[in-house]
Amino acid sequence: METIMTSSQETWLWIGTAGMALGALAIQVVGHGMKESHHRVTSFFVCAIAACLYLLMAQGQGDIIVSKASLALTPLGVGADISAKLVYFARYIDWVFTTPLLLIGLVTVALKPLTGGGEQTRERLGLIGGIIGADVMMILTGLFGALSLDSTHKYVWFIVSCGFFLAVLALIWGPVRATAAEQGAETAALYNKLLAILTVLWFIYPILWILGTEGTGAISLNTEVAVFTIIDLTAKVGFGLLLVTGIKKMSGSSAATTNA
Ligand code: RET
Repeated sequence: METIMTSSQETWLWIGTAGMALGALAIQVVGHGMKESHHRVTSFFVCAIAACLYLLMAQGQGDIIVSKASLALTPLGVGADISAKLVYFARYIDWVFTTPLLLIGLVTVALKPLTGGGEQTRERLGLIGGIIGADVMMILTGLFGALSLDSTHKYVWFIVSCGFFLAVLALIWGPVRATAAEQGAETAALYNKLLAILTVLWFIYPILWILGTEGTGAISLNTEVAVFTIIDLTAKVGFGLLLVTGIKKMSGSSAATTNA
């Protein structure tokens, strides 16, 4: 059992901190003066939040040791059983804020600008609320799984979390994608590209979780921390830059751009 942060983990966590901070800066620079600046704002905060949570982990403040001791009284005496594991809880604080922001970034590519009317607004809030609600539940139940010491409890939470993940995917591949298709070829192409990239990257998270120390422990915590850093940088900085440049290019090429 690994209970202290190794130097390999520490190095990767500092790489994550620096990478996210530079990413936040790059998004501000690349998105400077763009229309639909909300895309720059959400992408910036995704990286800024992650930079802070990586800093927390790099400084050794983002993990806890979960332990449980049970005592059993038997005719032969007292038996003690102690189980414990290290959990990087900071990841879940990061994800619970950044994944909704990433989804808002994706979904607002597809939604057409509001032309007024309360009904339209309510309908849109229903869709966005459903996506964010399922996403937050996915992260929260994933945290419950990570904190579980009992493996049955852990797998129950994993399955529940995967259920919410599938709900998010169903919404962004179903109704939101259909809306994007109605907005013209250019919008649909950008949405479909971002959707495909997001889906592939997001699938890596549950796979890594189940292979890593939260799940089966097939890969070491050192490997897990390294791979999570690389995927996190791609899913936040890489995705944010693609979104901001894609929107910038699109609004530059169309004469009649309205603000969403
Ligand atoms: C967990 C727990 C196990 C089941 C599932 C999970 C999904 C996590 C996802 C995380 C995405 C994070 C991103 C972060 C920022 O870039 C919580 C690992 C389904 C999809 C994109």
